[in-house]
Amino acid sequence: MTREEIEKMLSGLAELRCKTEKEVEEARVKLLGKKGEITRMFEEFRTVAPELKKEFGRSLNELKQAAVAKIEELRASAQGASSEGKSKNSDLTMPGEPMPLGSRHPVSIVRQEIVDIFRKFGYDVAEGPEIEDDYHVFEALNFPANHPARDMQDTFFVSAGHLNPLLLRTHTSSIQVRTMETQKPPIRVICPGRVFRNEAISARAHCIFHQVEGLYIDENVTFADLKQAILLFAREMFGADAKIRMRPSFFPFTEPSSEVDVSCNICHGKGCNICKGTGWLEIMGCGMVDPNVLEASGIDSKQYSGFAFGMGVERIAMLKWQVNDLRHYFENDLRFLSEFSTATEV
Ligand code: 2U9
Repeated sequence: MTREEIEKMLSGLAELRCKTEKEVEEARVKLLGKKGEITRMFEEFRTVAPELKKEFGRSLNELKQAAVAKIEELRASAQGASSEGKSKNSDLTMPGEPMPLGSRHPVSIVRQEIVDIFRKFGYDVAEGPEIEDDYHVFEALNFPANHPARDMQDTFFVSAGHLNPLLLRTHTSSIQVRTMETQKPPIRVICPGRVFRNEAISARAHCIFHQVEGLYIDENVTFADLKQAILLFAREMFGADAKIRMRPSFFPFTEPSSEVDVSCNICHGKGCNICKGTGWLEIMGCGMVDPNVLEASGIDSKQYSGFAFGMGVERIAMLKWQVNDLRHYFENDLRFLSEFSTATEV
């Protein structure tokens, strides 16, 4: 064994090429196998003169390490080439792997349905911040100073003890207030959004839910216009034969105010356990915008009048699909969520 022989082997390694795993294995045996060239050189090491042993020992070890690394590198690239070859040969006419489609959340489906109905009637969509101030949620909406909704028991405050504290909006009416501040009548706006109330969670209540509210302001808007808008909405949402009835109510921001019921779409007015035998289901509240509310946002209540309404999206979804526990909408159980067939729309 000579120095030249070791160097020749090293440069030979750099030139070594293999196409297949079989060729790599043959190269490994030729170099490192029992009768391989490098193995033979290690055997010859015994005959090297003692003064040269150190130098030859280091060179031989470097040669062996370089050969092992080269074989590994060749094996990896031969394996990659063979799997590429397989995919090149695969049948491109085979049908693709099925990919399960997700589904829209039922609350999102219903919110969109409500918004689309009012957009068809000519309403614009407006949104606003979830963290609001006392002025836009209560003050501008004619809530008296001692109203219970302004209490810590009913509202989540972000910063209390302030003149105009920050809080999580308890209704989306603050969006309409902001719209009135920046737009002149005629105003036709529909406001979907998430609201927050400090309530114990039960089958009928949750501390987070979704509302859609609407506002219509122009000259000569009357209660008859309100009634017609809601009747047309009910027919679109619950079917062409839907009827509505109105019961007097009270809200600080509307006068007169009313609760709205729709004829039960399960028993068609005969009485069932969904409508508790009454033939009617409560769907929303509404009323004529209180003149104080118009004036607070700079709209002349002598020239303009308007109506407003508000509904809980989860409540409408419960009625539409006869879900008797609101909590299902918040638990994200896929067995529940995948029940909603309109869900394949993207
Ligand atoms: C402005 C003026 C008036 C919005 C209205 C209701 C009646 C109502 C409830 C339904 C169920 C809330 O989700 S719920 O708990 N809403 O009954 N909301 S009138 O009135 C407005 C809003 C904004 C400037």
